[in-house]
Amino acid sequence: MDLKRRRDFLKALVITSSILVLGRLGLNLQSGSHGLTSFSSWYVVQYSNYTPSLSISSYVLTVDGEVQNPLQLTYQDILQMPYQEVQDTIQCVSLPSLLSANVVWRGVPMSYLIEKVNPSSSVIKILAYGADGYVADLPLEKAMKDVLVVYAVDGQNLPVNHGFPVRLAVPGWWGYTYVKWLTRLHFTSRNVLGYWESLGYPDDAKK
Ligand SMILES: Nc1nc2c(c(=O)[nH]1)N[C@H]1C(S)=C(S)[C@@H](COP(=O)(O)O)O[C@H]1N2
Ligand SMILES: [Mo]
Repeated sequence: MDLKRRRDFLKALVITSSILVLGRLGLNLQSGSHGLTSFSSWYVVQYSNYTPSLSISSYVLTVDGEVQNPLQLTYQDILQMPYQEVQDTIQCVSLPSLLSANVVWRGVPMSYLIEKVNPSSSVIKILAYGADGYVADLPLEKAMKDVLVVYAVDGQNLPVNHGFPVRLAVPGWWGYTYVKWLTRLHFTSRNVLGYWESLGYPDDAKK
C-alpha cells in the first residue's frame, strides 16, 4: 500500500471504530436496568469463519482423559445437574474496551464435574474443545474454582454465535478461555497448550 492509500485506510478505520463506539454507547443506554449487554450489541469473536450448528437433541459432552469415571453427558443430563448463576464481563484480550459484554451466565460448576469423573492425581489441565476445532487449556486449579459449563445466559438459551448449546465461562479470565460450542473436556497430566496459548497468550489468562 502506498503512503496516501495507507493514510486514507487508517482514517477510514478511525471513523468506523468511532461509529462502532458511538453505536455501542447508544445500545448500552437502551440496555436493561442491571447494566447487562443486550444480545444485539454483544461482540462475536471466533478463530475461523465456521459457525457450528449443534442441536440439543443430539448434543453430547464428552468428559474423558486421565479420569476414573469418564462421562458422556446429554443436554438433559447437564440441565439436571446443580447450577450456579454468575454475572461477569467477557472480554477479548485483543481489544478489551470494545470487545466486552456484561451478562449473567448459568451453568454447572466445573468443580462438580471434576468430582464426578475423579481425575488421577497427576492431572494438571483440562483441554476444552469446541465443535469448530478450537481448543483452550485450563489449569486444573482455576477449573476447580469458578469455571462454569454454561447452557443459559440472561435466562435464555445461548445464541448460536455465542456457543449454543453449551460453552464455558471463566470469570476473571480473558475471553479466549470461554470455549464456545463445547463438545469435549479432556483431563491430562501433560502440559498441552490450547490454540491461543500456543501462539503466546498465557494459559494463566487472568485479566
Ligand atoms: N469454539 C470457540 N470458542 C471460542 C473462540 C473460538 O474461536 N471458537 N474464540 C474465543 C475468543 S478469542 C473470545 S474473545 C470469545 C468470544 O466470545 P463471544 O463471541 O461470545 O463474545 O470466545 C472464545 N471462545
Ligand atoms: Mo478473544
